[in-house]
Amino acid sequence: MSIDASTAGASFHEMWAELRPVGRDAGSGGYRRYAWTGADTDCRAWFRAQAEARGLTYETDRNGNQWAWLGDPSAEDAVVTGSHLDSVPDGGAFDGPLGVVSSFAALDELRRRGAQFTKPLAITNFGDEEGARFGLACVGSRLAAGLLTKEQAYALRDADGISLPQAMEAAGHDPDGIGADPERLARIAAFVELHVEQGRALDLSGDRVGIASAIWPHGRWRYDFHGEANHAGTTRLVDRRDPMLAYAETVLAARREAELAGAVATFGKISVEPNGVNAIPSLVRGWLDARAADGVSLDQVVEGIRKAAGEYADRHGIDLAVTRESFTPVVEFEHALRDELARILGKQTPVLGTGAGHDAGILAASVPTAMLFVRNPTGVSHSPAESVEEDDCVAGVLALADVLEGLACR
Ligand code: HGY
Ligand code: MN
Ligand code: MN
Repeated sequence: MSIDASTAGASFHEMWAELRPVGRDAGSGGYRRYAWTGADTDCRAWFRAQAEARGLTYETDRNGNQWAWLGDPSAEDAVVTGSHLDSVPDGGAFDGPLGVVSSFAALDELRRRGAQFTKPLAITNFGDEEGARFGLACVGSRLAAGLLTKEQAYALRDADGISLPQAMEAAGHDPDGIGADPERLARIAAFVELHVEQGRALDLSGDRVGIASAIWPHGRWRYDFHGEANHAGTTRLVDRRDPMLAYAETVLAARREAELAGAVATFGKISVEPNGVNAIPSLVRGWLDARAADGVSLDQVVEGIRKAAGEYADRHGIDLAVTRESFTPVVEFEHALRDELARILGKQTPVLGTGAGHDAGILAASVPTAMLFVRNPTGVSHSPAESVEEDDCVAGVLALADVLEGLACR
């Protein structure tokens, strides 16, 4: 790093302070920035204001992703950086926003250096990365990459029954044009996403910044356990068809199968009908998130859980339906671009894999893509407790500036 860190830090911290209160719940201290809600609209307004304050050409693409261009948006060979601004329920401040804020701060830094751009540069905010509202992660990038069709997107609904197109329309985005955007993606020479690390590899190795190698294959499955509603006080245990029992045993099976396969499996969301303290449920719906280092292990864990759930359901007289809601195969980031990042940042920069999904993983199918991770001292993420040291934020900005200079200024 050849530059004055305090300048990059000032630019970063000014933006960070402005964005920090947006969508933050006073009670939990976590973020509730769900796609196409008021908090999301406020984040989008912030992004647009940052673009315009820097004289960048602002646009929203057909899928609602935001772009801020330095140079001609229609030219070939663009270098693109960015991440997302939405959050999981009560998410941390850094997952997503660190990448977007660092992108603007890196551009400020490059301008300060007097960098001469030979390629167009764009900063992006991809819409609905977390899938907290409509259940499917990376909707903006999936649509652009043609991995989610307009018909499939139109079928997505939130917990209140509001469809994705209705939500888009209510937030002022015309949903009619959503769908694959191959011309836009074809103009991208490289996409680099900076992200908070969601683990402790960098903390353990003592490095501030790392380069991504791969993203584990992962997916989401909905388990519907249908039983029979009845009175909690008067129904004999032997007469019950209680779906909660089959669900509870399935949660334990998920843990067991994940341990056997060296994978991870989580039931983190549940809905119960009728959801009464004194009623045996008629339906327990649980969502399984499962991830593994390779496809074979993931198949093993997912099949193991499904088989166990079927046995428990039979035992308790429950009808079980399992629906795969999303799946992302293993992503190996492009080796040539990864090597280029290592050349720019130094061969000693650690290279690490992750079990977390990212827009970069979705775009990797169509665009040369790479990621930078910034140290997370506790490894905690998807929680208000997520944190990054201030010096590490600045180190991330400087690393990203070096990478963008290497890719877009030669
Ligand atoms: O769930 C994920 O892996 C990501 O943070 N969207
Ligand atoms: Mn996340
Ligand atoms: Mn993220």
